[in-house]
Amino acid sequence: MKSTANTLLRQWSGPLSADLVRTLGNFGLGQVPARLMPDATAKMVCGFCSTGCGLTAHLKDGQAINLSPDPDYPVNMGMACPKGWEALTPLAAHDRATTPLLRNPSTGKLEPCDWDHALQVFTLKFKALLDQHGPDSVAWIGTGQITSEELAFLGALGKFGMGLRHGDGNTRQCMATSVVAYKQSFGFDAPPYTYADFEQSDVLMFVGSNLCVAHPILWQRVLRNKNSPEIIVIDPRRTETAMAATQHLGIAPKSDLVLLYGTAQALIERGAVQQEYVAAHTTGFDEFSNFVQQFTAEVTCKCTGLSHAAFEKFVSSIERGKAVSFWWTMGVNQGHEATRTAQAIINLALMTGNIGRPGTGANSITGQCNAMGSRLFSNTTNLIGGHEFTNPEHREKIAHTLGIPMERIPTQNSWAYDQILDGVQAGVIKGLWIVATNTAHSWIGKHKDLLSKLEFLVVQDMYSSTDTAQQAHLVLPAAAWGEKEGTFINSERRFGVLKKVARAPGQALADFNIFRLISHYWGCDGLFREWTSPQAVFQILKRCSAGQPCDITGIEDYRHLEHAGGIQWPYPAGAQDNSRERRLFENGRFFTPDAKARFLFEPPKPVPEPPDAEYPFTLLTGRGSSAQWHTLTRTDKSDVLRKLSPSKLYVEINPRDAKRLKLSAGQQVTISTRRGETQASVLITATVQPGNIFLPMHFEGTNKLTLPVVDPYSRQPSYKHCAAKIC
Ligand SMILES: Nc1nc2c(c(=O)[nH]1)N[C@H]1C(S)=C(S)[C@@H](COP(=O)(O)OP(=O)(O)OC[C@H]3O[C@@H](n4cnc5c(=O)[nH]c(N)nc54)[C@H](O)[C@@H]3O)O[C@H]1N2
Ligand SMILES: Nc1nc2c(c(=O)[nH]1)N[C@H]1C(S)=C(S)[C@@H](COP(=O)(O)OP(=O)(O)OC[C@H]3O[C@@H](n4cnc5c(=O)[nH]c(N)nc54)[C@H](O)[C@@H]3O)O[C@H]1N2
Ligand code: SF4
Ligand SMILES: [Mo]
Repeated sequence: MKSTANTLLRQWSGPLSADLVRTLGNFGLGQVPARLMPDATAKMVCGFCSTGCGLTAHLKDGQAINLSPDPDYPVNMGMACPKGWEALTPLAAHDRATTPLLRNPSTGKLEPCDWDHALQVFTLKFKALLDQHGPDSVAWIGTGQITSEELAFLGALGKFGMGLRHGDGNTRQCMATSVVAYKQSFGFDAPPYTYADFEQSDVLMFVGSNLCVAHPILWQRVLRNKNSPEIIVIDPRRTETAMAATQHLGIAPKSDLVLLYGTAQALIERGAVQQEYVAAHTTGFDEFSNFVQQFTAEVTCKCTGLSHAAFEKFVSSIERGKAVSFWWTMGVNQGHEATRTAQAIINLALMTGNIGRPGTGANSITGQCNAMGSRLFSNTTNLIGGHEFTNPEHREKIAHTLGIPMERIPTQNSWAYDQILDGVQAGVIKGLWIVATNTAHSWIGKHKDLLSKLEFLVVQDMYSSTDTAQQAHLVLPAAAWGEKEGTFINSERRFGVLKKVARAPGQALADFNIFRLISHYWGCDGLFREWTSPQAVFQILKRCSAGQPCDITGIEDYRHLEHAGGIQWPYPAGAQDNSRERRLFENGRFFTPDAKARFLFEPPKPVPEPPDAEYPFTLLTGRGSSAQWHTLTRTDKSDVLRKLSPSKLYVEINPRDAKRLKLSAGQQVTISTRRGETQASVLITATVQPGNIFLPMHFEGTNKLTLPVVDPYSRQPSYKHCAAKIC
């Protein structure tokens, strides 16, 4: 085994010889994804945000030398944001992980080792922990930023192959609320819209969504709307998007639920309910209607801080709209009552019949390039293909489809991200494998020393320099977007294809191939005989999706996807509808047993940590600029992107508060909360209300401060509200 692995890996970064092809074949890696594109150009989707823009890579000797937006791709129509234009630059960074790195216990340093050694240690350490402490003791944390085929492999390997009980993804930080809200209300995690809806509405409502910064190309789609639409932004901050809107509702932070219930009540009072739609396609409206009576205009305006005039204008816009679309992002999903808030948006769409028609919908916009792939195929909280671990029929179907014994499939859901980290804190989880996420930076209210409690931490990343990799016992070097193939699913449910247009540096391997090797070293590759290449796994995903709302059995292969300009799920075998834009629920039938959508609601709860005399400010966090991606591991590698964004942590503060505290622009201050403190420079701006401050999430100090509270249904962290002080 050792010599095979080493021959294979030594040659990996070299040119593709007939020998290597044979070795890969012998090793079971099958069809060689390492083949570089022969064409002069290659079309692929972007690897940053969930918009899923089409890009054209311009190739020389099979390697990409430049990128441009694809004019024919139905998503972006020739547009791209700065990250898309600069997407090749992070691949060439000096801190790429190029060999496995193992921590030397005597020096405490990470030192290069070969793959064979790395994977033997991986297997020995994790197996020893599992033998000694049982299946709870080792877990993984995944991502929404690797391909669907890789996510499926990681989940299947972790649960069915290695016998781990617990694995979750960074999608928990991001989309868990939408998943639960949709599942409970619609019967399946099914965002209903297509991007054409941005252009076809006459009223668009954005709740907790800063589209101009976070999804700039989707904002371009809004700008193509020819109906002179009313654009309403609900955000405590006057963001770039709020400034460009026709109405900005600058509500008190986390007063959304009251606003949305108050809006429902006002629409009921005005007789604006689509009674026929409600009767035919929903359940629970009468109870909902009784419940919202208490949210009078008085109560609503008092709680949200809105004027009566602003509230009335807003309600009238929804009442008069012929095609109203309701969009939401992290201002909703990251909250202490997030699921019910998302459902309060869904309720408005249902009661006004704004769903299933052009320009309508209760529409959660996803974040990472493959958040949707993670939701449907990662085997974390859903069984692969949007199935349920707790449902014996689903387990049987998947066992049969994958050709694995049914006993390999856990009968319970795994712990969520926060529960896994609580397990680490409590010493129950002793081994953790982190793939394509930077937990030490991005997790809420993090404790610097949490990961050091682990007996064995493996980090699989394209860089060895991340905050998380720096704490690892073992670093596995991963190829990045552009260096491998597979598929991503964007916000409007569209599968798009990735291409290999660059060689991974050194011995870095595609995550797919790392999983393949691990299955071999672990001794469970017998379960994965068919999992030889991303293309082969795509065929497996198709089979797992059969009969589900996300059925994609009608998509042939990557070539089909490429020629069609991506394909939205569902696309079952025999699908006749080849339109480039497709939305769900046009027939009014939902995925619940009675085919009706549910009105779900609950009394609003006070925020867990309101500001007080000691910590008088409300701290909000989120995206800072369109040139910065999350923890900056990628975007900070580009000179261009660095020039387009601030280089240090800053705190946005209202001029009134700055004056009262005698703060001047650029001054260094300490922001503290009950969890910790960080330094930031003062940015005086009226975009935040008096009493609120805002920190971008891109710098490591921010999550020293945030409050580790999660929504009770989705367990998504509430990154956007806690009490803070400035000194
Ligand atoms: N440039 C860039 N683009 C990105 C990303 C990135 O890192 N950089 N990340 C991607 C990912 S993974 C995601 S999930 C998306 C996130 O996209 P967005 O959700 O649009 O981004 P955020 O800035 O996190 O949050 C949106 C807004 O929520 C507001 N907010 C805070 N509290 C509340 C509240 O109580 N109520 C309401 N209504 N609003 C509130 C904030 O002021 C903020 O303006 O962006 C994606 N796109
Ligand atoms: N305060 C605050 N915190 C937040 C948020 C907020 O609004 N406020 N938002 C939350 C949200 S919505 C999100 S999505 C998370 C994001 O948080 P993270 O997922 O931690 O952010 P990234 O920087 O995107 O981390 C991705 C990691 O994967 C690596 N990587 C990239 N491509 C590949 C690949 O192909 N293979 C492998 N193996 N590695 C790869 C990158 O180098 C990077 O280290 O942050 C959350 N944290
Ligand atoms: S909007 Fe998103 S998908 Fe499009 S180019 Fe920018 S980062 Fe890439
Ligand atoms: Mo996200």
